[in-house]
Amino acid sequence: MTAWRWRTGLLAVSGLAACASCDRQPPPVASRTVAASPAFLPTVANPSPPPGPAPAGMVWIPGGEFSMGAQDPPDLDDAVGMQATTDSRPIHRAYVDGFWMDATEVTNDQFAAFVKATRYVTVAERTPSAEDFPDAPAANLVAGSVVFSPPDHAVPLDSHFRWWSYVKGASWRHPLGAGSSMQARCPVVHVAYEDALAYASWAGKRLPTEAEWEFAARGSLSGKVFPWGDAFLPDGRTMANTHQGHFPDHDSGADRFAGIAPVAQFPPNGYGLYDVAGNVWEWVSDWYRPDYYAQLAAAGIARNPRGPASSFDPSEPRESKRVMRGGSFLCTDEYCSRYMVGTRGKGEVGTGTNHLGFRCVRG
Ligand SMILES: [Ca+2]
Ligand SMILES: [Ca+2]
Repeated sequence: MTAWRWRTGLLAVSGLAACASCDRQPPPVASRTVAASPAFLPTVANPSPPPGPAPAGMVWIPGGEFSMGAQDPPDLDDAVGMQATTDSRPIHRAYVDGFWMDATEVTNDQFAAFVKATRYVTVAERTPSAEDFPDAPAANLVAGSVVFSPPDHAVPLDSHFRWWSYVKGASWRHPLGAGSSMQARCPVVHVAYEDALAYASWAGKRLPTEAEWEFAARGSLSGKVFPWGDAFLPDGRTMANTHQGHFPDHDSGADRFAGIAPVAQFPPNGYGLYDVAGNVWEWVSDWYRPDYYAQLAAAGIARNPRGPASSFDPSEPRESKRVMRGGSFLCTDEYCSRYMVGTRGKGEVGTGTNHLGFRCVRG
């Protein structure tokens, strides 16, 4: 309901902040102090083989024990934006059982099959009613979603209002608003958390926990900055769809894609997963709290952690937020480098954007 209240203009400020996913972080001074957490230890994957043949489009993630969280890259101290955040600390040990995971983000053609079979209507496609929002101006009672709307000139990076807009008619069918078209092999976007759950249920799957997502994204490596290693461009190769040029006004598409990309255009990680860094953010099932890792670290090895009992974001304490992971095509070391594999994002559960999607697991 909070999203609808925002959509009707009643929670304009807090709702928009919630959808930004990637609030600019304060200078890393405090982070450096917190970063004296235990070092990363090796990933110890379960030895058991997959329980059977892989379901279509899924890969086996063996599970096991690993070090979870993120610290600032040691050789990037001066890179603006290239910092982990305090909510990804301390580094702590976690264990997850094995599971199947979608190799790619859920695509528009997959989501279209779900909608065709169920006639499901996403949150972004529903028109808020005057009955539910008697104080809202009638002009604000329109279906839509939040779209990255870059200015045509450089702007201060002090407010994401400068590049996010609520756009009438924006939805998974029309990612940039009425008149725009989705591409079949691009990830579905403008999905609220309940939309992702509905798809997963229909597909006989579920959303991953945050620990499952991170174990999988690390691809058997430990303590690396990115899912593939410590260098952003290993041997000069582009490994993820992120933002180049100048943020937010110019996306040069130097990685071949200005904006969203079809799935699986870059090499997979060690478990065969595509786009766990960048392209679109991915919902996971944990509630968001910035102190959750500290809670886990205090209790020893966390076994199949499922997140805190409730959501709490001190910056927007009235919003209910779930964790999202992996960063998006808008991530850049000029502003926010949440394609770093251990870092975290957060999103108000009723708010989709055009850089937020999901992938599912089974098991
Ligand atoms: Ca790009
Ligand atoms: Ca992704």
